[in-house]
Amino acid sequence: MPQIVVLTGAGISAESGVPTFRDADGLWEGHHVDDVATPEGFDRDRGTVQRFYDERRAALRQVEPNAAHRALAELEETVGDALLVITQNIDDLHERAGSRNVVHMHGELLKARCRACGSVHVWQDTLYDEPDCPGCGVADLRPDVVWFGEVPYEMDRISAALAEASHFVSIGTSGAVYPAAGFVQHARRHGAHTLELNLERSEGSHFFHEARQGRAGELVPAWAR
Ligand code: BV8
Repeated sequence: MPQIVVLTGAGISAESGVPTFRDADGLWEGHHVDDVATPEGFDRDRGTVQRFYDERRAALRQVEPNAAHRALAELEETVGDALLVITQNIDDLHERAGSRNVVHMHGELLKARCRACGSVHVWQDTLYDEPDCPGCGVADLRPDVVWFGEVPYEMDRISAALAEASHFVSIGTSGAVYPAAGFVQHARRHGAHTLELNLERSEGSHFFHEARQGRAGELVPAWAR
């Protein structure tokens, strides 16, 4: 069971050039959350949602992991399974930096899920063109991401890890979205020391034993060393 549980949000990928959700030029600009990140929005206008994720999937190929991702991968090299990274991000930058113990609680941009048969497939290309499911052949693939109102992935594994953690570190998240925003309280209730590393104080900073403000590319390597 991991002793160090790290939660990451859009802020850890910001320095790789991946827009965050709530900063001035965030992803939601020009798109209302309800229109692009809910099942209802998908049912209303499938094409707009598929195009929104197609654009993010294509943009992901242009960016690289940054020093914060690399510091977490190097820490895992040292401590192995004692470290678990739970990410709210749907990019693959933790994996490309070398992390292996990663839980994508909100799914992955580079995977597609079939609404007909439930199968999940690694997916680099467009979904806008309504491709057939490689499993059942039906043309009903959606991004394998968790939208608002949907249940996050691996919640049992996450709850168990939070209950056993001696250290909980939150990196680059605004603490605006649940249940992730509640993880610090869960870990703290079970005795973990809690630390927030974020560009600014977040909505949840007051729940942490310690909160450091600054860029992830500087704070994370300094903490992980
Ligand atoms: C659910 C995937 C039931 C798609 C996303 C109370 C309890 C439980 C649920 C709710 C509740 N109240 C409301 C809800 C429902 C809802 C919710 O939380 N709504 C909010 C708006 C109030 N939650 C849900 O629907 C969730 N499901 O609750 O199911 C359930 C619950 C428990 C158990 C079983 C069942 C599902 C939510 C998932 C939605 N999907 N993403 C996609 O990516 O397109 S959410 C998406 O937004 C991200 O994944 C992420 O989670 C969130 C964005 O947050 P951040 O990552 O923090 O990004 P943000 O831009 O906000 O902040 C960036 C931060 O970085 C900033 O603080 C900034 O200062 C900092 N930063 C910037 N640059 C840097 C930096 N820091 C360091 N260095 C830098 N360089």
